Amino acid sequence: MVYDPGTDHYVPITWKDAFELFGRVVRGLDDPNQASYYTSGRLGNEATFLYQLMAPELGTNNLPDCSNMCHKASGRALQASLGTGRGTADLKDWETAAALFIMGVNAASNAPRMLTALAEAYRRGARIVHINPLVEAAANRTIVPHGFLDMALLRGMAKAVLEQSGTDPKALDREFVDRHTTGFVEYRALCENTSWAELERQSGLRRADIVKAARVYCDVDRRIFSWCLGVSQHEHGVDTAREIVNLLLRRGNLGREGAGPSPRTRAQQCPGEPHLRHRPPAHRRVPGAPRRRLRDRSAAPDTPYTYAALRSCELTVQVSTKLNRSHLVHGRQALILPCLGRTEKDRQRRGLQSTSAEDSMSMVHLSVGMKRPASRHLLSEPAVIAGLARAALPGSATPWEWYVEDYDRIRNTMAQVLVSFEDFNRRVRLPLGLRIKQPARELVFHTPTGSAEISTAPLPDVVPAAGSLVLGTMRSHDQWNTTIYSDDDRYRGVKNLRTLVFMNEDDMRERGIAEFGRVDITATARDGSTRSLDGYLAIPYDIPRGCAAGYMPEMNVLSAIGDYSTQSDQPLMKHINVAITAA
Ligand SMILES: Nc1nc2c(c(=O)[nH]1)N[C@H]1C(S)=C(S)[C@@H](COP(=O)(O)OP(=O)(O)OC[C@H]3O[C@@H](n4cnc5c(=O)[nH]c(N)nc54)[C@H](O)[C@@H]3O)O[C@H]1N2
Ligand SMILES: Nc1nc2c(c(=O)[nH]1)N[C@H]1C(S)=C(S)[C@@H](COP(=O)(O)OP(=O)(O)OC[C@H]3O[C@@H](n4cnc5c(=O)[nH]c(N)nc54)[C@H](O)[C@@H]3O)O[C@H]1N2
Ligand SMILES: [Mo]
Repeated sequence: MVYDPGTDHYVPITWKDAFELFGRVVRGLDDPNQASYYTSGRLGNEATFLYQLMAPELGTNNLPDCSNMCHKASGRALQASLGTGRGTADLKDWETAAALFIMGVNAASNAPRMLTALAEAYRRGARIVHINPLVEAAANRTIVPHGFLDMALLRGMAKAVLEQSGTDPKALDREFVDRHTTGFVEYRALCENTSWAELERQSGLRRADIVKAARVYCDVDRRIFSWCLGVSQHEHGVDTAREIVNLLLRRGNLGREGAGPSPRTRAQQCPGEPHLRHRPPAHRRVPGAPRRRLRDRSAAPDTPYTYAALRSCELTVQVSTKLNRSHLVHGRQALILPCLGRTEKDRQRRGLQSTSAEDSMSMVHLSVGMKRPASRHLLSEPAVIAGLARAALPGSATPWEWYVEDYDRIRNTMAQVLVSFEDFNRRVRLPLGLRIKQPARELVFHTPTGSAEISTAPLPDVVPAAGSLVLGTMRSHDQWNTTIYSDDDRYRGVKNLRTLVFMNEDDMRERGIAEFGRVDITATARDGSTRSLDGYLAIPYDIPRGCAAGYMPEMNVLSAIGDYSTQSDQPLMKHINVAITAA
């Protein structure tokens, strides 16, 4: 479909004309960096790889992936600490861990597979500790810090474990620490020098509770820490994830079964930069340059800013499996290019095609769509990309059309250039799939020192000013990111309502807000600018004082474009400073 400014409607267009429109605009750019290609973790590896071929060939490295809003902090932390971009624990480890620490994940709604593993762990007697400001369904025993600084809790646990190591030899694996890590002595001094009073203030927990968590850690010998957005979408997300690794390292929870860091990812399907053997062009971005988008942007922060930026584009192109609201927010020219979904049959010249995807345990699997395509006009995503690429690069030496005939050919090229994808076509067809290499698991650390590096970040002061609340934005049960299936949030007991804010009852009383009363929410950004949402309903909830929570993507209007973590570049979606008043 192409946007028709005359009628303000989308109207049909042939694939040929659509590709030509894209090619014409891209070839006419003053600078290839005026275009940006934004992809999703929902794409198959093959399509993702073709984008990775196309964008650099067009002369730009503006190829972000949506996982930059989930786990950039975790990736950077693990890279700095362990020399790897991903977690080390796999499914087998989850099956044998004796203690599982789950931080900042709504497992019941967002991680069904993790939930199954937790239920199974619970049955075999493993200890499970949830660390979350909201008490949710998956958590029957939750440690409830306020959502300001989990790092303080982790450091408190490290301090308690240290204090215990005087009497309990199990609290520290000195041999592992000496052989495989650097920075332990400095870190120990840092823990000793941080007072319990400060740790309690920053974490919102009492010392006794922190010690209790530390005892669970000490009591068993195989520990996994898993975390998600409650840790990563904060200013200090990198430091916090590194603090998790610090805690794991002191007892050698690495390179052995049943232990290790395990960030919960959105079934990460993109092989990602760290694996690339060839070098894409150096990253440059032209300030204020128009961007071309390839997918939904209502998940991006600062909705009005993002929309204005999109509307200023000369062309927006969205490759989509279904319609979504952001198709209505587009450039002066706009295309919606519908592609086959993963469950649909993808028949190409050399037969039925399969695509591969990575699960959250670093295993890559192949799948074949079995459903009849929704329309005979649909192209597969690789075919769409090939069409776009050919139109923009008529003389390209890349055999775009040849790749589309048989995706094994794409995988053969991936095998040549992606680390750990050697012999991809054969290995991906093994019963368990292809395992992505994880050197840190073998205690090989690609860090500057060659050891696992224990971090020594200062503990920042993040307690909000009096009267101010910290708002975290999150998903409801019946939603997949920007797709809302219903307005219910089953495990938080909400029916038919999304324009709400969860608050502590005392915070509500102090502000004269009635139960289910209407409120106005005003966020203040770092630059002092304000953004607001009016007429939301206040819901009393089991959440610490000073904290509030509500749903994305609606609340993205409160999130200022400039408020991102300097450590991870992630928007601060779990830490928006707000004032909430009765409407
Ligand atoms: N059904 C469903 N599944 C999904 C998704 C979906 O939209 N729907 N999205 C997928 C994607 S892309 C991702 S990235 C993941 C996201 O999975 P989650 O990380 O579970 O996503 P959120 O809904 O943002 O929930 C954040 C959780 O962190 C907690 N939290 C908030 N602030 C803090 C804090 O400061 N400290 C701690 N310890 N906890 C905090 C919240 O209470 C909540 O439990 O889920 C994936 N799975
Ligand atoms: N305030 C706030 N904002 C957030 C977050 C938060 O916690 N709070 N979380 C952030 C996070 S972690 C994430 S991951 C983002 C998610 O933000 P997005 O990734 O933008 O959201 P999705 O709804 O997952 O978008 C997926 C889109 O891809 C389409 N699609 C599905 N399969 C395919 C395919 O095979 N090919 C193509 N081309 N399209 C396909 C779907 O129809 C849908 O429109 O949101 C971020 N935004
Ligand atoms: Mo995500």
